[in-house]
Amino acid sequence: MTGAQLLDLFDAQVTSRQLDLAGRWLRSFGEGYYTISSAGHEGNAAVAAALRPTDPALLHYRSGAFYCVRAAQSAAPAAVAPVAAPVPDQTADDHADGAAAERAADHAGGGAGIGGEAGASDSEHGDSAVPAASDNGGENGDGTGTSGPSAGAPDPSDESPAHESTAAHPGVEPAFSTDAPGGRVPAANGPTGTGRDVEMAGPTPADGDGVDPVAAPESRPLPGAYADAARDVLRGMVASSQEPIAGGRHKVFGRADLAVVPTTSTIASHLPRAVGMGLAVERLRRQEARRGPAQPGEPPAPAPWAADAIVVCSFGDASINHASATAAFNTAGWYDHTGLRIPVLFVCEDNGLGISVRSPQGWVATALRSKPGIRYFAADGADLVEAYQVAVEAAAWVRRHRRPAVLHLTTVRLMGHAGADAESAYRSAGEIAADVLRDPVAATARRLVDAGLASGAELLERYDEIGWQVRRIAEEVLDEPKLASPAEVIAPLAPRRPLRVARAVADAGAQAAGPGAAARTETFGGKPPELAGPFTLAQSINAALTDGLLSHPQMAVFGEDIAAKGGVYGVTKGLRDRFGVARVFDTLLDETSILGLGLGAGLAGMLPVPEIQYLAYLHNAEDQLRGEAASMGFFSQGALRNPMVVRVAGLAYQEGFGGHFHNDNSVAVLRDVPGLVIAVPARPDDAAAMLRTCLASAAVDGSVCVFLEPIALYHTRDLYTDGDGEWLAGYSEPGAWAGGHVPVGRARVYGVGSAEDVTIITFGNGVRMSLRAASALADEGIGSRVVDLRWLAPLPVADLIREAAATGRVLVVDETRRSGGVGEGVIAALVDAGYVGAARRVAGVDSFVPLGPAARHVLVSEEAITEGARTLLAR
Ligand SMILES: Cc1ncc(C[n+]2csc(CCOP(=O)(O)OP(=O)(O)O)c2C)c(N)n1
Repeated sequence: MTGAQLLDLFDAQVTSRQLDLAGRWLRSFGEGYYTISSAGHEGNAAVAAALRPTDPALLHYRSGAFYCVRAAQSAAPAAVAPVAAPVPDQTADDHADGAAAERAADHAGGGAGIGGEAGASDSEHGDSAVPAASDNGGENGDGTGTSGPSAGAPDPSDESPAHESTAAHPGVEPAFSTDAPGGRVPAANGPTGTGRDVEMAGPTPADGDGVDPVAAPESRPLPGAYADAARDVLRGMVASSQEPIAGGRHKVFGRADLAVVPTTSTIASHLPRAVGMGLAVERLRRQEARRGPAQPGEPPAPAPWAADAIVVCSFGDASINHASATAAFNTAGWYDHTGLRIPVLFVCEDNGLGISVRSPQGWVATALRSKPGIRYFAADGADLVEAYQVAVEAAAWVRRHRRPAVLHLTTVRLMGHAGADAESAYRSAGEIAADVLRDPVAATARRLVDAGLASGAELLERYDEIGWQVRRIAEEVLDEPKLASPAEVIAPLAPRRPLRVARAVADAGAQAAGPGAAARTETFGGKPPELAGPFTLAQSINAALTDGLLSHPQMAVFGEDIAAKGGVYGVTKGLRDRFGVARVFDTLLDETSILGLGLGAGLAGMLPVPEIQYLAYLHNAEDQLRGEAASMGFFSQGALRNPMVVRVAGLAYQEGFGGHFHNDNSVAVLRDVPGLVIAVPARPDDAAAMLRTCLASAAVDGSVCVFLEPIALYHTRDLYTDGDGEWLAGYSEPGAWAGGHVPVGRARVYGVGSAEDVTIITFGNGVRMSLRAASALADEGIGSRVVDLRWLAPLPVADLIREAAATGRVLVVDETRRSGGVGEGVIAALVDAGYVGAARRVAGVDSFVPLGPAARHVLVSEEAITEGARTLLAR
């Protein structure tokens, strides 16, 4: 590290510290809304400096210094030089054909995933020349693993990255020039093609070794990028609508142009996404390597990141205990074990505390060292030079090998957990004072003084000067506008462009009917589905998924048991054979990670279609949908999106089989997720059309859709009598897709008898039951209109109000629970719209669904529907 670089990183650290102080100052007179600080964690400046500005980053909330450095790197792209190119990928060519890819995946235990097409039989993975932390437990498993700067001890297969990239890029300029004061930014990528300026520092005793003493320039104005970064952060603190990523909706570190993806305040919830991003980055890299650059007329690869990017995600030490974190570590290790590449650098910033709860002595290192498949690096985060050196090694290792690693950065926490935290209540004065002695900003200052780069007085002056600049910017942003109306707040939540969605469906139909017709017929084995019906719900979804995979080249279908087995109900049968393991693959058994893969893949430009095997199993992972997927537009003002169609098999009526877990009828937890689309198809023909709509909406608007499939109707064929085949439907030929398009939020209405006496509003299994009940009522002379909502969110409010008004008597048939069930929303929508007629509900009992015949006691029955209608008419 050069002296000039150290001076720059010092500036970043000081800017971050001054931002913390400004946050408290703003709070002191009620103009600041956030006081969690980065103080004590400023060593993360070194991590940013060790990465490329294009490496996507998902940051801990103590990342002020990282953010400043990233902003500075981005502002000076010329300073960026490639480092440690990935190990040449033999396998991409080896397994270019689908059959070989599948063999590779099978070899990996069926565990192929995004990128699974090429990685499983990866020769390098098992190559003894590349010692992997997980290979023999030597480093990770036996407690004797490396730590400190030697953690990334020279890997026998690692040529010096510095030599390699310098040779590969002989024309690369030094990252910055010391004779250009003011224009300097920290060198990106550390020991990379930066020639003389950046050297790997050896051990760094306190005498300044490890720093290449370059005379400090006389005047060092705060780089504009640091001031810009400070402005971003301050805007977040004052909830300014001009804040660059969330626009005042939250205080986050994020900016699309800096490749910093905003994270929520739910600790560790970003880690599953980071793993998904790593898999997606690698998949797209392999895809590109295989097909070469896009040809004229060909759509460009959608990847927003460089092919050799690595993903970095940071978090605190207490967070490593969280289920989301352990899921992410496990998934990264699991995929690594199968031979798939996940270039993710986990960075644990270990200050020894949660809020007040201490991490037990040695626990963090023990836990992080023992993660299978994840290489362990450790550094003192209070020592910028050491942290930089180890971060460079760790990042280069991940980049070269495309494998996960964790960087354990020991830090301290200064100024408490947040502004209001009186840490003296749970920490001794001695403990707090000991942390102050390890202040990383002071440590960097000491290094600068020891190296003769500055005097203490100069650095104090610098500290104050930056403080004044930050304070001045704080004053400037104070009066910036805040979000001023509900409409403004929700504007980026879930954009809906129904006309474009309809056009996308029509275009897909035109393509499938025209230029894509031959390939489509071949994919369907010579007989397109419109000639093969009529279909059940399951068959129809299967055909629509096939058409979706044909229409959307970036679409991937994945989940537990969906590939080799074809799903527990056969809904995805044959898809892997038709499209290969790169696009249709089995995942490990972890719903959090399945959704995390979707989150990362969506962000990478793919169209993920994950499956949750049963609705009951969505619940332990739902934060990934609620907190992560659905909030991305909100926290990024639409700059980033994670389109997704989550297929979920659910609802009840399995004739008592499987009890609650196969009959879960609770969707309340989904209904209030802002912006989420919830589709519940009841009929085979609606299912295909609605799936097309969801895919188009995800592709066009970035929508997050839950496609809830009623298991009990998957294989249902008849409606009124055995063998009538009335619950089967033909599959639309592509030319008819546009005409049969089902927009989001539009219901279907059936008239039964005169259709004048009662309006039955229902969905899912309730549709079939209500039609049967309506038929019985018609025999009694009672005419019904049965409204299938089709969409639980957004509810088809206009349709249901119109149909309710048509009879003035509404019976809501709700197979979910009476409390928190869909019926509450329907009745509320009617009341809100001024409906003044009669209304009743039949709904599931507030209970879990029991095993066997007892299930009938808690579920809605046809008898209850007819009774409900009669009671309504008797009033
Ligand atoms: C899932 C979740 N549970 C609880 C919290 C409340 N909370 C916020 S920060 C924090 C402590 C986190 O400690 P650590 O991961 O060590 O990070 P540090 O703040 O020490 O940097 C807690 C419990 C949260 N944000 N998310």
